[in-house]
Order: sequence, then structure tokens, then C-alpha cells
Amino acid sequence: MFFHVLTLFPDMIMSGLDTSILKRAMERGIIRAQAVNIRDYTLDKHQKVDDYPYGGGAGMLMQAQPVYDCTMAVLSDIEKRREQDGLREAGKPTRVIYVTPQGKVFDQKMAEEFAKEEELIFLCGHYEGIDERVLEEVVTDYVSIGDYVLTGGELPAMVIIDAVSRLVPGVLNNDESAMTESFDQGLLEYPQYSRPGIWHDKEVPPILLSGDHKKVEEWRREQSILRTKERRPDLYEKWRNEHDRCQ
Ligand code: 6GU
Repeated sequence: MFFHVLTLFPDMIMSGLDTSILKRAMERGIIRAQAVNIRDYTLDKHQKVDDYPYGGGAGMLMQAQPVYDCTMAVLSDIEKRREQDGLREAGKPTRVIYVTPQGKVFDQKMAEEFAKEEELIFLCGHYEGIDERVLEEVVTDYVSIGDYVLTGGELPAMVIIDAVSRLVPGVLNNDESAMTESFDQGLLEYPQYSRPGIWHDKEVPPILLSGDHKKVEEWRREQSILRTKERRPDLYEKWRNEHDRCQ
């Protein structure tokens, strides 16, 4: 999986991805990432990439030209590389994801869809956004990470890259993969305990020490359901409808 992030703050992206599990995956060549500076594509003699919005209003807008040229350069690099690699996936359209609070809200299901791609392009906006005309021409997916406003698309792009990367085969080791269960069936993870058996007068639920694997599994499933009902009634309702059963 190769992530291309088009941004005015490339250092933010590269330093964000250069740690922990993603760093290990990049060193192993399982995932690749590059941050492309949109400013490198401006034709303005003062390197300007923004201007005032027509009609007035607060803030500045990113202009169409540098965003368009930057996107086209990355798309054509991808196509060239595919042709060199012996036409693998050649001609396949590459998704261009614009991260914006006006997008569809990102979830685990979307992460699974994105993980099927070989290359993903993220377009990060800043200021008050990007000229609508270039968005119409290059963007395939509008994606938000939740109903709040951030200063730019870099953190959302990194959030999505993290969630997608951990689904790419080989990125996680076995222990890490076990964590996948959280949203797997639309339920939250059950509570977990480690040593010591008693801490602050609190005992580990005795069933976990019983050695009865079937009972443990039943208990965990019950806890997942209870926890989802309590903490995320919206997810619980969805789970109940999808499983068409009562608890
Ligand atoms: Cl994707 N971008 C920005 N700028 N703010 C956000 C967001 C994205 N998702 C939630 N807030």
C-alpha cells in the first residue's frame, strides 16, 4: 500500500508516520508513504497558493492551479510506475480522498474498503478550504473523521492512514492483530485484566481464572454486548437490528 499525501505541511505528515508500528511497516516495505508539498506546484512568482474568496467572507482559499497540478503529477507518477511494473493495475483509477468536515464520516467499514486499494491519494485542505472547481475535477471521495472542526486535513489523513495500514497484511504481528475484534461485529471490546489478581481491593472476575474457555468466551461476548449498550447505544441498536435478536 502506497499513501500519497498532498499537503502544505509535509513535515507534519512524515514525522507523524515515522514512529511505532507504521515506521516498522515502512522499514519492511509493506507500506510506503510520501508527503507532496502542494506549494512546489504553484506557478505564482511569490510561491503563493491561497487567495481571497469571491463574494467575500472570512479567511483565504487554496487556489485551484497548484492543487490540480500537484494531483496530476502524483497520478501520472503512479501510472508510470505501474507501466514499468509490467502493467499491474495499469489504467485503474486511483482514489483521491479529500479530507473535510463536509465528507462522509470515516468508520471501520470504510477503512476496510480503502485497505483493498494499492495506492491512495489524500488531499489536505487548509485555510477556509479549496476552490470548488478543482475538487469537482480530482476528488473521488469526501471523508470526515467526525463532527468537529480541525485546522487542516493533515491529522485526519494520518488517522485514516493508521486505521487502513493496520488492516494491510503483515503490518501487525499476531498479538497486535487480536485487537481487531473491537469493531469486528459492530460491538465494543470486552474488559480485560492482567496481574495482579487483586489490585486496590478489586478482584479479577473469577470466571477468567476458571480455565473454562467456553465460559470465558460466553462471558466476554456478554460483556461486549452490555458495554456497547451502555456506552454506545447507537451502535447497540444497529447491532440488534443487524443480528435480529434480543438481549
Ligand atoms: Cl477530514 N478535516 C478538517 N479540517 N476538519 C475535520 C475533519 C477533516 N474531520 C473532522 N474535522
